[in-house]
Amino acid sequence: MAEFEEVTQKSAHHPKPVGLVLQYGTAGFRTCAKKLDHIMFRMGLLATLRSKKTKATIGVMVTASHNPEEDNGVKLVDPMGEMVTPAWEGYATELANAEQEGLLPTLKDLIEREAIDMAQEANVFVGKDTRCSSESLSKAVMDGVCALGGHCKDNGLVTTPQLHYLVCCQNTQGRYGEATIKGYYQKLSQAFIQLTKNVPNRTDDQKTLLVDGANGIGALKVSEMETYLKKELQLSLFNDGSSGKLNHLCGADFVKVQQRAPKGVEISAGERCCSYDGDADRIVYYYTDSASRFHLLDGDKIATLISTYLKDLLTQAGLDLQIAVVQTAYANGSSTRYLEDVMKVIVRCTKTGVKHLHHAAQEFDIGIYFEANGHGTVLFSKLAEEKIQQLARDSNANDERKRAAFTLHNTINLINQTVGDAMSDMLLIEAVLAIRGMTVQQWDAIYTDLPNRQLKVKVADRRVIDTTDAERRTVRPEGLQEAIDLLVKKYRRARSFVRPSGTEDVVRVYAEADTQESADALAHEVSLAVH
Ligand code: NG1
Ligand code: ZN
Repeated sequence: MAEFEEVTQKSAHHPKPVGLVLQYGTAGFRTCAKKLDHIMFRMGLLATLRSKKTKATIGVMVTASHNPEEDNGVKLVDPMGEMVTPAWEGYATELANAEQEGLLPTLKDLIEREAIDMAQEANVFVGKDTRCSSESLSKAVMDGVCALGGHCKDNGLVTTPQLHYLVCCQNTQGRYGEATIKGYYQKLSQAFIQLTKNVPNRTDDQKTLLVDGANGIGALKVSEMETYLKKELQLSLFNDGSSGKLNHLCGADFVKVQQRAPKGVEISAGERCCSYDGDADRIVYYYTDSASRFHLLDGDKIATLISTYLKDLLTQAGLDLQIAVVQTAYANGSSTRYLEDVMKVIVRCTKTGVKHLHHAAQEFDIGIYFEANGHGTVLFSKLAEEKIQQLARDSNANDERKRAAFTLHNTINLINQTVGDAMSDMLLIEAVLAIRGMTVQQWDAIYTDLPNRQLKVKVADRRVIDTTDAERRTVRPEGLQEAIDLLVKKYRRARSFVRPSGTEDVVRVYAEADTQESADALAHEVSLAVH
């Protein structure tokens, strides 16, 4: 067949380095950009097949998120804006690792196994971040799509969540929004303006926010969005990419892991600041107090703020909808205790990785999920959205209930339900703070984080560690869990766990306890037990 000849011909321009083995992990493929050309071409092929199979538009995003500038990566986006299924992650790995002469047989085998109708048309949306390597790597993706006769739309520079949004809009015939970046800005900014326009006494302080763009795509896109916000939110943008290096000493990952302010941001005491990561799907907030102490408001604090807000609105609306918060083992113990004991919401814990949280959140009427590192969003079930719409239209409902329903409706429009989104999360947090008349300090005071420490340990083979119970306990190697249990017992309010990283060749150690000294000591002792 002609298309297979094209594949053979074109793949010769994107040769695979012999022996190189890479795996489609929780964050897709991610490594040094120089090793990725063949991967990109092949992901173009795979996306085309996925599109034929699902009879829908598929997304391909070229980014390595918070990794250094020299790295790059690629992720596939399924029709409703979700991550691809585990079976297709497996195909991605198979296709990526086939040696040059094995590419065609692997491709044909996949087509047979999935019974793909090659006559079906295919549509692929491609997006890229601001890395130097992204331009040529995204061209390699498009080469792959063309080789199999698929139609390709080059969306150019977009954030990861923008690409997810575009794919979802395209496949739902505009019901989720208009499938353009302008449509994205309009949807979010209109919802934000609706939510904040009647808030009494909103001060200039509340309308101003410092944003660290991590010298990446988020900086570019947030300044595009600002004009749509009509001065209802005024952003002071730092690390906008004009001079600094991507993710270097800045961005959400740096701030969360280092627990300190990024380079290049001029913060005065009490000012509200936030940091995006390199593809703008993560956000953390922070401020410094009058004693110059740094205060971080991470994904757990964000989840708590949003769930308090939504729970109160549901009460005002008199709607009986089940609300749950999904976390991972990295969630601070204080946040879990607060959510369960004080707020009395359901809390679920899943394995690390967005897809696990996303799936768990889908089981509830309203599922709020956030990783401690600031990746997260809120999912509303169809039923929940319908009940909210109905109430907003119900002429017999009293004013308070209707107002709450309208607020919920606008809140839904403000949220990017396809994936965690720094810009959408930022607007939601800003709207909630405005509506509740809260300062960042008041938000921070909802509960106090337990001091904690994260360490990385290099081992010969991290795969010898096997975990259970949402990665909170180890089952292998023998004796390790018992050793951790004994160490944890030495400290007050302590908890610790270890797990092999899915994105780096390390074992991650997490510990929390009543004091920073204890958390540090426990993390250190547990890391010795791992060796
Ligand atoms: P690993 O390397 O598996 O710990 C990290 C983050 C995840 C998620 C993924 C994907 C931590 C502890 N882990 O996973 O939350 O963001 O990368 O990028 O932050
Ligand atoms: Zn990211």
